[in-house]
Amino acid sequence: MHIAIPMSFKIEISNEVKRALLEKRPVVALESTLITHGLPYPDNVSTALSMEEAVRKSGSTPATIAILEGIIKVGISKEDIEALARKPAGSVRKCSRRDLPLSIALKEDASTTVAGTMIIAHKAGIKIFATGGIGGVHRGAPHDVSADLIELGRTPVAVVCSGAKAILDLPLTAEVLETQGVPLIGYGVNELPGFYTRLSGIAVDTVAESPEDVAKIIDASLNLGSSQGGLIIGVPVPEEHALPSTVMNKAVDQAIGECSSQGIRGKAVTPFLLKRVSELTGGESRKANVSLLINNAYIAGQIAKALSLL
Ligand code: PSU
Ligand code: MN
Repeated sequence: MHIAIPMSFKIEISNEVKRALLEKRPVVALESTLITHGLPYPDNVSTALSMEEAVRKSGSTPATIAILEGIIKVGISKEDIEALARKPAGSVRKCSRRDLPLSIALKEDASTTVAGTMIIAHKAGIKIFATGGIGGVHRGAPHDVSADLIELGRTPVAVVCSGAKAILDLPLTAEVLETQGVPLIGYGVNELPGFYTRLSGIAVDTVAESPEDVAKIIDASLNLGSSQGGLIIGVPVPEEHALPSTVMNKAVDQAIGECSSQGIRGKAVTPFLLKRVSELTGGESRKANVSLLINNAYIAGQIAKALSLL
């Protein structure tokens, strides 16, 4: 069913998600770039489905967001996830803010990044979104600032993640988030998580110890109205899958070196680095990525539930 909402922004919301929204039950948005660009097949399918299951286990409803034949979809089917996941690498547009009109007009199948997913989630009335790591400022390329950071500054959606990806310049990323007015909330930790590692050395603005603690902050942010944008809830990777920072740093440094010597730029940088770091760590970084994605989905579900009870 098509729902027309202001600004002729047409979104097709699945029956399950629509019912949850109408009944004011908690919903968690999930992105699709991690399916098309973040993880290889078949890990991408199993992880996307496990994230949905984790959201359900917490008592919330998952809404995986993507674009299918040019139509924005909120809550796609298992078959749609499988089809997106099987598309050859590089054949699908990774939709950030600037790409959305292109995929819609060209009637493409496309995935949505953190920025793209936030825009759509907000239009659909979803307040919480779970992912792995947000984009940020690239190391050695301070002009390459992910549109995710700018979106966080303008769109009121709480992003549950494990910080920014470790391939990035984390101190500069944190500076841009400060400029953009995005609060950093550590979930049981006083540092922003480092994606593959539990900590990054970057202090958060406050520590939350429970889903209720986080829900109160999100509620206050939403009550401040349109002047406020998004929030970051930093959840560390589960202990058993965290990588030692020495192993991580070595792999990231090598991957970044290869990336620049091969002249890889723009939106291809993040997928290249994620893949290369996984190869260099013998798949350990991918295991950490999958583990944190599922854990973040579960915690986002708990936060959404707590927010719905306020
Ligand atoms: N989280 C993951 N894997 C991913 C991403 C997030 O665990 O692949 C995606 C998100 O969609 C994020 C994007 O928006 O990586 C960042 O891309 P860029 O640096 O080009 O903005
Ligand atoms: Mn970029």
